[in-house]
Amino acid sequence: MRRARQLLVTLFTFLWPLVTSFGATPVQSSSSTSIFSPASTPAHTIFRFSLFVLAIIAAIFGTVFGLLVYAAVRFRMKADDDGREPPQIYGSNEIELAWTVLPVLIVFVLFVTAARVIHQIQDARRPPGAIEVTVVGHQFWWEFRYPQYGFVTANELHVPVSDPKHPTPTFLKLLSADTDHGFWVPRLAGKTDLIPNHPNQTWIEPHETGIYFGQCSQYCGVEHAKMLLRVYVQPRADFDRWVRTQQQADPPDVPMSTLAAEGRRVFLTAACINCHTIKGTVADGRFGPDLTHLMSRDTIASGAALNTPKNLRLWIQNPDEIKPGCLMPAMNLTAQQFDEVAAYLMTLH
Ligand code: HEC
Ligand SMILES: [Cu+2]
Repeated sequence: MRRARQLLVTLFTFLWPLVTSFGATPVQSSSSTSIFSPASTPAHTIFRFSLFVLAIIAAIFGTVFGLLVYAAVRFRMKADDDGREPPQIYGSNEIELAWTVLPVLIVFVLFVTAARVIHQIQDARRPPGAIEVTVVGHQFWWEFRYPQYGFVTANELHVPVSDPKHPTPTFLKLLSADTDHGFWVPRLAGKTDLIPNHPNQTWIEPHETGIYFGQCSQYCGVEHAKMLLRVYVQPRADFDRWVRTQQQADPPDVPMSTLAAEGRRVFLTAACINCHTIKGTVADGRFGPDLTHLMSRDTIASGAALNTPKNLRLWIQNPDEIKPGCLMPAMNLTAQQFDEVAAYLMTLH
């Protein structure tokens, strides 16, 4: 009896955290990347499906484990046993039928429900107000193109919150510039890979404003771990304002300090322009992130550092310090020129 109690206590200790982590309604967990607190239509669909699968698995586990414990306790060797084997039974059509038909039924139900979820997500209709974004995975950052609005940005995806009455989901076309990457923002949708020469699709439809975090989920090279994703879900008016800012080019005659003006000259005559675009200037490189509105972003280098003057200066002087192995080279400029270029970058609102 003591053994059985010990066993129960052990089981309970292991299973209780599992039990408590699955509420019937999504839990608002402290982790902002939990798949158990979905905030977008496809994530909800997947979440409900996973609870269903977990319930079936739990029932199977409970039944099998219960029978096992029952058999072990009920038929254990007793003090007055004579040590001989009990009568053996061979063959039972009922039991064989039961353990064939039941699993087939369970697998069938799982198959049909999974197929329905896949259909719901992959074949979702695009309502008229849908936003379209082309996501291009690069080693080791994200490019976001908004073809409807005609601008390009990086690393921080902005989308409007979707009102169930007038849904404005965002459809993402996933491409890769080099190797495999994975788009994964756990609270918004399931993982979808970005494969070179094989466009993939996914979509999100967030119902709450806020910042949602994600991460590249396909190992893509040394800086894979610092290829973070940030999705800014905004009220429609804020999103529209953001779009208008992003559409503007770098105004050629914006008043700037002599330091920044000199920085602009250095930037436009250095190799920066081969890799970066600043709309309205000769800089039209596509290898690195578009810098036209660099200062509208909270982070640089795909979330590897906050976008502060100090980090910007450090980044352009030696990117490896922040992101070792990233594909931006340390530029050969003087300390004065780094100050100037950093000052110029800070004018790019
Ligand atoms: C050989 C191409 C190349 C050159 C030349 C280059 N960069 Fe970059 N740059 C990149 C790449 C690639 C990234 C993205 C790195 C990452 O996040 O992994 C980047 C990122 C940046 C970022 C961060 C942008 C963001 O939003 O995350 C800034 C700022 C930047 N570069 C400024 C400069 C400046 C200024 C120069 C010239 C002094 C320069 N770069 C020269 C390729 C280049
Ligand atoms: Cu990656």
